[in-house]
Amino acid sequence: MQTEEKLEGVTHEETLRRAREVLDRNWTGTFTMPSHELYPQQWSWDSALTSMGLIHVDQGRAQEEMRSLFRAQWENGLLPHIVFSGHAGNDYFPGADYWDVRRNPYAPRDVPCSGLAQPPLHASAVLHLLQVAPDREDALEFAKEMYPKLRAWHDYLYRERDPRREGLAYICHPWESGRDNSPVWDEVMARIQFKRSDIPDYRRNDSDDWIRDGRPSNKDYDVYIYLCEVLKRLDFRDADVARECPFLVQDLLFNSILCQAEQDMAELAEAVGADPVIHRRRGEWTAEAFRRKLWDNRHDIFLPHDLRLDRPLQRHEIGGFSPLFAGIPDRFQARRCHEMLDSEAFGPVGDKTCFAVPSYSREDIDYDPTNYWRGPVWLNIGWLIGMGLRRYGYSEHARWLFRSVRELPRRSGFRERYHTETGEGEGVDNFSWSAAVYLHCHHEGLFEGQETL
Ligand code: 9WN
Repeated sequence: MQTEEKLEGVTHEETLRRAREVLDRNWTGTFTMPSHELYPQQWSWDSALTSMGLIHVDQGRAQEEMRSLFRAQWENGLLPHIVFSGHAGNDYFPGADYWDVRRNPYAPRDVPCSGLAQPPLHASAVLHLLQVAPDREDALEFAKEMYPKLRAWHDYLYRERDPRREGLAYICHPWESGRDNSPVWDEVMARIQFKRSDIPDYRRNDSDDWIRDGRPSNKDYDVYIYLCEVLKRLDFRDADVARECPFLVQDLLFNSILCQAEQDMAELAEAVGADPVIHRRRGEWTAEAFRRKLWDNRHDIFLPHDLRLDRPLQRHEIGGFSPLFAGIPDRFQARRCHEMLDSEAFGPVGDKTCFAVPSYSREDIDYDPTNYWRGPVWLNIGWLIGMGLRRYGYSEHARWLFRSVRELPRRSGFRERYHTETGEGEGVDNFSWSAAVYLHCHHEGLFEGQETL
């Protein structure tokens, strides 16, 4: 499983120093942008990850990161995927004016934001802050402040995003998955028909060639914008979205993160003196729904469910392994997930170097190691699946994943993503969650035993 070549790159200590530098550089005073170049606003799941790294730099900043995000929480509990901030620049498209979320009565009047969600990692982040914060008393006060907001966020997902009451939240836009152009959405994207006149003239903000390279195609972008138009036409009313939106999917990563977040909410509830029972029940409900509905017996893998056509989406991508993170699979399912992760599709090939984990199966013809969520390695996913493997006792394999999380930034810096076979960095540089994941893994001892590599 291990590749034993001599790895090059800066030392671990130097990489840690650079990680802190990236977080300083991207800090705006109230939150951390994912990067100056392409993402000059606050993104929801980026901030959750970033706070888990920031806690090792500055407790106040880690907390402010979360507070700043939740300032944009809607009255119905929705936590928007982007919070716009003037002082961080205004050239992101689609920006606050385009979203025009105030057409929905629950949207905040004074905090510009989007009308979509992103994977709900926030409760897990807040629990982590509580567990490792240097100032425990202050951390407990912060957890008390955050608990009702997190509760409202999760209540929203179970109340509004699960119209069939199955214990699984839907997403209504690929952006909500955090894996925008994953091949897993291709089938649904191809089905969405519209006329050019149905979408406004717009200019992508990633128009420089070096940035667009390896980013979603213009065709994808048109569909993304069309879906935004649909949501705007429906004034982001959840019941109408559930009825009419052509993209309606029970995503694996989103729901796995939700399931783990409910388990973490139970711990948070206990810490702050609230009732943990509802969280345990919902977590188990979601896990059970995975095992019953989202497990595909033919391929022995978890598959997301397309609610529009009421059938699974048959693509093998990293979302398929995310249930490990939340302890969802039974022993048999976990073993099959592990076998797939260890196969030529997702694991090391022969004696070739391969970094973990490719975001999409290398055995599929449209696998592309340089295109965004269609092949490259992302450090947050490496950490998440590594944690899942550890949970099920696949420690050696987990070490291989954490080794990638450790080696890629040492070789190529804190890039947005990395080429699976060469380890070269791709996308923007000084990317916050890559730096935060590195710091987090270091402080959690997940790199232990790798000093000699
Ligand atoms: C759209 C910020 C975000 C991440 C997502 C990633 C990408 C945005 C984009 O960047 O999405 O939300 O412009 O492509 O796919 O996971 O949160 O880093």
